[in-house]
Amino acid sequence: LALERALRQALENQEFELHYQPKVDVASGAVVAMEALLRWRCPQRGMVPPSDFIGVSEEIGLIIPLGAWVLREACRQNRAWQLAGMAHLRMAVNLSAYQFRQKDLPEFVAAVLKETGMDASCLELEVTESVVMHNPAEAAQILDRLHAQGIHISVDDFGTGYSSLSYLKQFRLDTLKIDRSFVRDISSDADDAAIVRSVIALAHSLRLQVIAEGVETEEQLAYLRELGCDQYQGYLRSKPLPAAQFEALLRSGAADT
Ligand code: G
Ligand code: G
Ligand code: MN
Ligand code: NA
Repeated sequence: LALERALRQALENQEFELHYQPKVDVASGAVVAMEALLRWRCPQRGMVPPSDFIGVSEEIGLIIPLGAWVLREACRQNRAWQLAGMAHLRMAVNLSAYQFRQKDLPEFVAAVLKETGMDASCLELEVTESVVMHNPAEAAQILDRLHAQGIHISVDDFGTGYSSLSYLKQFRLDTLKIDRSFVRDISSDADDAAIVRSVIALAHSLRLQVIAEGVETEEQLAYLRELGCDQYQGYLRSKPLPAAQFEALLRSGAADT
């Protein structure tokens, strides 16, 4: 209960912030997008990771206003970077299942894009398999309406959820994000390598892009390059950074080496 009360206060007190992690093109090494990752800077608890408060926020309904804040802030920040003359990159935002079930989600997203002046083609929404599989017919409609605006859709943590491969065909998707549990031992575990190889082949045959999560070593990256993975994300390039540090990373040219 103390946590619930503190969380409700946190939004009012502006204790939330976004960190940003680059998404990198495997072939060129260029930063092509970034993912916004939520953090709670709690005066009592210190920096709290989302795993410790997203679930509770969903239970108490806070995820709707909190998710709205995340989307606005991510779009506002991305537009500010664009207006400051930085490269126009895509900003990825994670969506909770609860947000996805809001009937007016596509209209809400459209309103935020309009309000912040950000182009729909610069927004990416990340949803997990379970989010879309909860009610596939409804999900297909929502994804259609988001996609029709020009928004990029990614499936997060791909391979860990309840996978019915038929949904890959039904849903309007752009990118599969290979969960980092398959990437970790890719160079030593033949099964993991086979899974990653198969997911890449599947994605490409369905004209989807594929990004590997949790890339920490040059060896993992070399394997992914060999397997034809399009993009990667992970500590090898950068951990998620506060806005000022992320901007410095982009400006340093580390963006396109
Ligand atoms: O950033 P890591 O930084 O610890 O994120 C852990 C988990 O929290 C990830 O699965 C990520 O999808 C989720 N997460 C991070 N930011 C957000 C957010 O803004 N909204 C939702 N719903 N989940 C988030
Ligand atoms: O939304 P998603 O489930 O993809 O959240 C990404 C999570 O992965 C965040 O918690 C982020 O901090 C974490 N992460 C990003 N890069 C790496 C990495 O290279 N290694 C590990 N172990 N975690 C990572
Ligand atoms: Mn994500
Ligand atoms: Na993920």
